[in-house]
Amino acid sequence: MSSSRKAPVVIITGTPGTGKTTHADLLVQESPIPLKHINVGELVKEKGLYEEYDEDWQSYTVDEDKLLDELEPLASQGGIILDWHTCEIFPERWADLVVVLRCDHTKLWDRLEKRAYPLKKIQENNEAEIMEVVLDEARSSYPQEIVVELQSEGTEDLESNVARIVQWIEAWQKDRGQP
Ligand code: DAT
Repeated sequence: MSSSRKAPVVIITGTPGTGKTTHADLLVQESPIPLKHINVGELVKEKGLYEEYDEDWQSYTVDEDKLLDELEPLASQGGIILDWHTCEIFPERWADLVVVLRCDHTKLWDRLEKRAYPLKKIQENNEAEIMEVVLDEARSSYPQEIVVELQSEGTEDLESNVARIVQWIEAWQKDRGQP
C-alpha cells in the first residue's frame, strides 16, 4: 500500500512522443523528494525483459512477468517515476499518481516522424492518441482521483505540468506528516 512508502510512485504515461521522458527529466530536477526516473522501455532493453524483437514494428514484445519482478522492489520502496507508453500492467497498489500526457495528433505526427519510426508505427500511434487509448486504459485501471490528464504541446505546458506534479508531491508529503 502507498501508506507504507516514504516517497510516492508517479506513473507518467501517454502515447509515444507525448513528452513522458521530457516531463520525467524535469520532474527529477524539481521534485522536493528525490525521485528515480525509470524509463521502462530502456529497462526492458537493458535487462533483456522481452520475449522477442519485432523488426517490422521496431518494438519489443515485453516479458511482463520478468518486468514486474524487476520493478516490484522499487515500487514497494517508492520514490520512482515510471515512464512508459502503457500503464495497465502496473498493479493498482503501486500507483500514487498516474499522469496521462496528451498531444494534438498533428504535432505528435511531426514528433514521431523525427524519430524515423516506420510509417505504420507513426499511424498506429497517431490513431491511438486520437482514440484516447492510453487515457481509457489509465481510467479503467486506477481510481479516478489519482488519474490526471495533462496537455503536452509546448514548453509552457511542460513547466506548468511539472509544477502541478510538484504541488501534488508536496501535498502527498503533508498528508503523511512529513516535513
Ligand atoms: P515520450 O517519452 O513520451 O516518447 P519525449 O519526452 O521523448 O516523449 O518527447 C518527444 C519529443 O517531443 C522530444 O523532442 C521533446 C518534445 N516534447 C514533448 N513534449 C514537449 C513539450 N511539452 N514541450 C516541448 N517539447 C516537447
